[in-house]
Amino acid sequence: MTKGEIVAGCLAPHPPHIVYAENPPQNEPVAEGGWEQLRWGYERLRESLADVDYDAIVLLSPHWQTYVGTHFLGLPHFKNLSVDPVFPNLFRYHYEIDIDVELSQQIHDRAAEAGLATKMMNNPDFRIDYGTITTGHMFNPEWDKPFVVISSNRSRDYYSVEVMQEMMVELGRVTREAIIASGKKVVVLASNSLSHRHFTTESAIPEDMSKEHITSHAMHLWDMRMIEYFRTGQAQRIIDEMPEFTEQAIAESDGGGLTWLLSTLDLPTYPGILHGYGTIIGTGNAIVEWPARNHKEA
Ligand code: 2X7
Ligand code: FE2
Repeated sequence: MTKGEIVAGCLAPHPPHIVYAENPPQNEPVAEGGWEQLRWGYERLRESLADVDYDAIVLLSPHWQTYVGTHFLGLPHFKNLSVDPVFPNLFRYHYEIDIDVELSQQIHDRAAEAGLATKMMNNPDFRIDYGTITTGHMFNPEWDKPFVVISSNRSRDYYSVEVMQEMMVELGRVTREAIIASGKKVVVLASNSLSHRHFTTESAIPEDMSKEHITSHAMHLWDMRMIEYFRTGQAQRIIDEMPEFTEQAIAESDGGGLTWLLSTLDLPTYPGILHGYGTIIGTGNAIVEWPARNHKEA
């Protein structure tokens, strides 16, 4: 059988505001635009992958929070309404999503063999979290590719960033192995913001961009430091500094997605492409692509 391949790995954040601002027919609330820098960033990411052939998207979302092990969506199709519990005024999205159950099971099985606690999610009424749906929509608004969706095992909450990283490096390694063994071409997505300090109040018009900025200079400095590492191929340094970053920037890397992503890519030493950066209700968000297809020797 031909070997599978990760054609690209991406940091693909999910604040629901960007779907709200796009006004797709699936989302009930209506906006007057907003957060264009990030939406244009997603446009550039989609354009970059427009001519790249791939079979499936593997995504880890920090908003599917499972405290006992890592879970995987395990049915071929899910259809329901996804609502952001904090921003129901912005995100009430009617989704339909196809799952590559075969690949999902293969990653699950390898993770279980490696000693990680795992579970397939087989409840047909399960409501998929808004992180998965927002990243899924912004990455592929046509929803014409099957997904593997992986939960965030909150090991940072019970233990520490260090324990979380050990587990996510392992999950990333087995994810990569399962993809290669599957013979499929895959894009992997970590759905998370960088610095994650929110404003505590919302402006009268949520899309009023005159009110949007990073919450503090310290958060800005952390975001720029991480982006510098992304753009200069310093994945090992990101892993090394993850405990300080996650704690000081209250970063959404606490869900494990960023560590998992870098591990699936075998800690890339080649540059990631920054497609966009912007703040959303004070949080820092970067859209970054590691074009693994162009660095097979790595
Ligand atoms: O989930 C989010 C997020 N990560 C950042 C900003 C605003 C809302 O939701
Ligand atoms: Fe989030």
